[in-house]
Amino acid sequence: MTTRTELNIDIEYYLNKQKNLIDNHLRKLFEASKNYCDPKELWDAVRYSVLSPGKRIRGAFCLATFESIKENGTDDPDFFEDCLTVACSIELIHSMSLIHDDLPSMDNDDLRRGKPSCHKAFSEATAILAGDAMLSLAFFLITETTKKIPQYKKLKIINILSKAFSFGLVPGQIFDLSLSKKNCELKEIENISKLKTAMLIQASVICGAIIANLNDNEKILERLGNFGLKTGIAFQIIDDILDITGDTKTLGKTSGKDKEQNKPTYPLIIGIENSKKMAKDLILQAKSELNNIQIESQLLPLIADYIINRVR
Ligand code: GRG
Repeated sequence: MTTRTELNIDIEYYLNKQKNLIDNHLRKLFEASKNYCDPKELWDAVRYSVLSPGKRIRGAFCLATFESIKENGTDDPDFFEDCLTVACSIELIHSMSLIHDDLPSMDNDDLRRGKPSCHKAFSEATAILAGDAMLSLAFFLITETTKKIPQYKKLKIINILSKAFSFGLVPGQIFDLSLSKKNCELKEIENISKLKTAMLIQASVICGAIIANLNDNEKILERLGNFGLKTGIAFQIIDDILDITGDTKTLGKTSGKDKEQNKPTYPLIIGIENSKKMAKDLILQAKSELNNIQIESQLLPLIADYIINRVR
């Protein structure tokens, strides 16, 4: 049985624990859906991609927000389990975006999470279709396997996630692919980071809050949304820095890719130190959004701080 995670713990320990919960729950969800999972090649590609060792930071944001807000009626462990299912759906959406991002027509990368990218391990057609299956599986799981979330909240969650995907990730990717170093301004990079990265992190935080019964409190949802958006932009800035300072083995993806592709990023435009400062400032602003909210733990600010210090 899954229970609420203890609070006031070391954040790396907490994140590792949430990662294991998400990984195990994904396996359980696949086991429960195995009668639908045909043909084998397609679902092997789906499992290969989503069960590869990602950090699960978006799922953790959803769970941490839920755990930070104990509103009436959500103490039942079934709510935590439902939140875990939504966290898995978010990780499916994120993982499918990585499959498509690695395709030859996009970023063309052979390595992901320390393993051959999906189109290298399988075929390009299977990778495209695995991504398509994962995107719709995410929404299927929310409607089919959650037990306690009322229907209207499921609709709200699906609305938020599909909005982040259609109006965030996909346009962000289009803008990203069309960037050229010559005529790029910082505000374009900021917009792309917001769309392709921050909107899904923002959606993860808001989904956790909705499951925790905060759906009617627009003011708090807005503050949590701002927290997620600012933290998400900082996450992308650190990602850009790690592309320069990190090594392929630690990152699990090819380092130096942005330079190789002549892609403008925060550190390429304003330098590494200014980029670090910008990320730190964003995290401070993000944490200040939480100041007037009754939350029961330091989980969200601690995850935000972890993002600044991450090495992968
Ligand atoms: C439907 C065509 C289509 C796809 C979606 C490809 C795409 C559109 C969007 C790409 C969005 C993208 C790759 C954003 C980058 C975000 C980012 C920083 C990814 C790395 O996230 P981590 O570090 O990765 O959390 P892990 O592996 O730990 O999960």
